[in-house]
Amino acid sequence: MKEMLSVILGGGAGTRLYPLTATRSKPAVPIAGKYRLVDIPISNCLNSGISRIFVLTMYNSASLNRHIKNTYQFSTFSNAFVDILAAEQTPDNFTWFMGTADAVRQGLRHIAPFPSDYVLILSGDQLYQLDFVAMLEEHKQRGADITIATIPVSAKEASEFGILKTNDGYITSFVEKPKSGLEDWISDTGEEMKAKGKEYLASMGIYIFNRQMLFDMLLNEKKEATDFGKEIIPQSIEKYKVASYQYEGYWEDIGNIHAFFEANLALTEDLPAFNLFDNQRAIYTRARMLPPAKVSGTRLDKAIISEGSIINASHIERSIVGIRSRIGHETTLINTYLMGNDYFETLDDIQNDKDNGIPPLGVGARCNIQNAIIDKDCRIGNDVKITGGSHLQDGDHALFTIKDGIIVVKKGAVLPDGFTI
Ligand code: ADQ
Ligand code: ADP
Repeated sequence: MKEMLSVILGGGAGTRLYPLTATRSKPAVPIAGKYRLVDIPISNCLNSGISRIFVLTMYNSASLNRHIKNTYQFSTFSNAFVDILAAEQTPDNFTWFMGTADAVRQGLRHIAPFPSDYVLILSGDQLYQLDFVAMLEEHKQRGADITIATIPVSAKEASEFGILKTNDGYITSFVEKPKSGLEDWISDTGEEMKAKGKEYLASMGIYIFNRQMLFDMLLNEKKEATDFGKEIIPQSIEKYKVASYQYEGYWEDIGNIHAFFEANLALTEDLPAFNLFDNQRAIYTRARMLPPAKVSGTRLDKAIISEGSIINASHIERSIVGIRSRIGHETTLINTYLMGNDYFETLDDIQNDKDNGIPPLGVGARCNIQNAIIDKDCRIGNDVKITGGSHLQDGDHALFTIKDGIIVVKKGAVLPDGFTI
């Protein structure tokens, strides 16, 4: 699709996903055992024929660069690309991205040389499959200046989103994350959604802008505005034609640890709402040429096991085991996302580890891990017990962080034999 290019908002400081974002930028956070967050919006774009993609990020981390460079390679005969635009100091700008609109504004001079009629702006931390071709068609048919993808949500969720009201498909009012007076914002979302208690229309943070208007707005008309949700969108409604594109499929904002954890584990269901097994709408990621996983003596129950893993655990339930994982005998994993490792250790490496008294990469024997995220390249010894749950207090520790009862073991952490959380 030559008429639209896309800009993926790769994240601010990423504090809500800390400690997963302690050493990497948010788009590089691993999901579903073998992908990265940024693979979701990029795959949605590629599946919709949009192949000129910018990823805006505050940090230009090595793992994000490596992932994009090694994954999204296109033919020399196409004009496709995925480019990372990291916040940069320039003679006229010394600051980091102040917000979503400011991030796009700062990216404009890199985007400007690439012609298009429309610009698609996407969040980098959402799990969904959406056809942007259909969205663009509706945008054109309505003669809109801006189209926002919207989804019905419940009253409980409404305060976390931009909430809007429509008339004949055009947005007539918009409030960002309303804290009170919710009853004024009820919409007719249709019988089916109403029956599910979803009576509010929320912005999905997915916008199609007419290109010229976006440039004019960010560079002239609203050159002080820093955020789409707080400023640009609510202030555009009176002056411009802002349309709603209502979506009713699966869509999850996974910008915090709790949502990220639940969305990952939900993939282990028999029929997950987010479909990774789809011929038409594949999720792309780096092809790593890893060997198939090897499993021995393990009872697997709702488990996702990624390539390159060697597993001798006794029981894995409602868990995701990431690439190149190694799990020892008699270990149990329940409600856990083990992200895996960046490399294999050789038998000599493992012997060296033992001689030096450090656990090898992976999870040792007789461990019991529940309600946890184990980031990449951790060394978890034997007889380690990690039990997340609501009995735990939130807090940040040297080797792990607890958020909403979920224990997140930090990347590369070494937990000695018998360690207990
Ligand atoms: P939020 O998701 O709360 O609400 P925001 O924190 O601005 O909005 O993030 C939107 C996207 O931009 C995320 O992917 C985030 O990582 C990224 N981002 C944030 N700050 C950034 C920065 N400085 N530089 C680069 N990227 C940045 C928005 C809308 C709501 C809507 C929800 C739907 O404002 O109206 O309901 O998305 O999730
Ligand atoms: P992924 O394979 O998950 O996409 P990255 O791109 O972040 O991971 O980097 C993993 C790559 O880094 C591996 O393929 C491996 O080649 C290399 N690597 C990282 N650390 C080491 C290490 N200590 N020894 C050998 N290779 C390593």
